[in-house]
This record gives sequence, C-alpha cells and structure tokens, in this order.
Amino acid sequence: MIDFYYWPTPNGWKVSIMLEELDLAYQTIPVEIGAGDQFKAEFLAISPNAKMPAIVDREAQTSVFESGAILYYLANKTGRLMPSDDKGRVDALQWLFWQTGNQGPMGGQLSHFVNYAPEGQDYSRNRYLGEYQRNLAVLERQLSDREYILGEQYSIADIIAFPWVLIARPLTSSLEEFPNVSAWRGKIKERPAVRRGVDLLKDQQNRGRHNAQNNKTLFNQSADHFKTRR
Ligand SMILES: N[C@@H](CCC(=O)N[C@@H](CS)C(=O)NCC(=O)O)C(=O)O
Repeated sequence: MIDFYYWPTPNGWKVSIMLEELDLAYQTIPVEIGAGDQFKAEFLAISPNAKMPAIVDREAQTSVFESGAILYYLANKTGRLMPSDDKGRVDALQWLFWQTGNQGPMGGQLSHFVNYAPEGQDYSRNRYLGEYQRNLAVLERQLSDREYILGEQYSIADIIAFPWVLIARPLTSSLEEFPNVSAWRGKIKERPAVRRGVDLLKDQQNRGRHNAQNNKTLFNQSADHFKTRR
C-alpha cells in the first residue's frame, strides 16, 4: 500500500496519473496547501521542501518527495513506464530533470501571475508566458519525429510533462503554434488512467478561492513559514 500525499494541482496529477497507470493500491492523504498542511511536522518529515506530492511506500519503508523522484521510484519498483536499458534510463532522467527544473517552475510562475497575483504586473506575466512557451517549443521539437517524448513508447517522461500542457489554455497560451504538442496532449488526455488521475479530488481544486491577497499561507512565503506553522 502506498500513502499518497496529494492535492489536485498539475504537480499532484503527475503522481495520481502514475499510480492509476500502474494500478497500484494507494490511499490518498489530502495535503490542503491553502490551509497550511504542508508545514505540519509530520508532513515535513516526509517532504522537507514543504510541497506535495510525496509518497510513503509502506511495504518498502521508503518515503519519496519531488515528483520526478517519485515517478522514477515507481517505475523502478514495477519495471514499467521507463526503458530498461542504461541509455534509456538516462534519457528518462534527462526529461524528468528538464520538467522539474524548467517546464514546471515556469508554468507555476505563469500560473501565479495569471491566477493569483494582484492585477497589473505585465512584465512578470509576459516573462513567464514567454518562458512557458519556450518550453512548449522544446517539446514541439522533441516530438517532431516521434510519438512520445522518449520515442515510440509512452513513459514517465510523458506523464511528468503532460499536466502543465493540459492547462495551456487557462494559462493563456494557445497550442496553435505547437501542433506536435497538441496532438501528443490529445492522445494522452484520452487515456482512462490519465482521466482518473486528473479527476482525483477534483472538487477541491482552487478555482480562484485562494489568491495572493486573501491567503498568506500559500502565497508570499518566507523562511518564517517553517518557524511559525507546525
Ligand atoms: N518540484 C516539485 C513542485 C511541487 C509543488 O510546487 N507543489 C505545490 C503545489 S503545485 C505545493 O505543494 N505548494 C505548496 C506551497 O507552495 O506551499 C515537484 O515537482 O514535486
């Protein structure tokens, strides 16, 4: 049994999709990030960066935080959704690092300025829209001669990159200039496990309830958040 620390956001979906694809037994433990659950001592013991997703694999007595590490761990555990040869595994790792170091953070900042920050910060919004689309262009090139990111097989590289492409439109980005990405997105979106993953705790999605003006726990964080919230 896997304990899955989760809240319904693109970063959370990466792991809910993976667990559904693998058909692993898991129980969902909601981490209500708008209410500050991520700073509770018991969660920090598993996820020291105070972010979900995280998992505890009880059988193996192992906890893992960071979505890229979680997907890699689960792919290794099951021998699925990752190439089995050394070169293929390095290929997968490159794309996991690319996603968590580039596409994810840039999409996250774009989402902040589109959805949560006070109005009128055009410089920041444009900067992150440009960065988000730069990453779409990286994917577009990668997908120009293959079905999926690593080649002809769907893998953890696709699972990790998909959620931030899924929400391109709400992030104010059209996919018109990125036809390969758009076709790839459409194919993945149809997978039943992907639908189940994205629907997990759907009724708890933020949808404008918390923003930078009314929530000082999730937004405008500082080092003090680790001192004062336990
Ligand atoms: N690089 C991390 C990012 C995780 C992340 O940013 N999670 C957000 C939700 S999408 C979170 O837990 N935020 C809580 C907070 O910022 O306090 C990963 O890929 O796992």
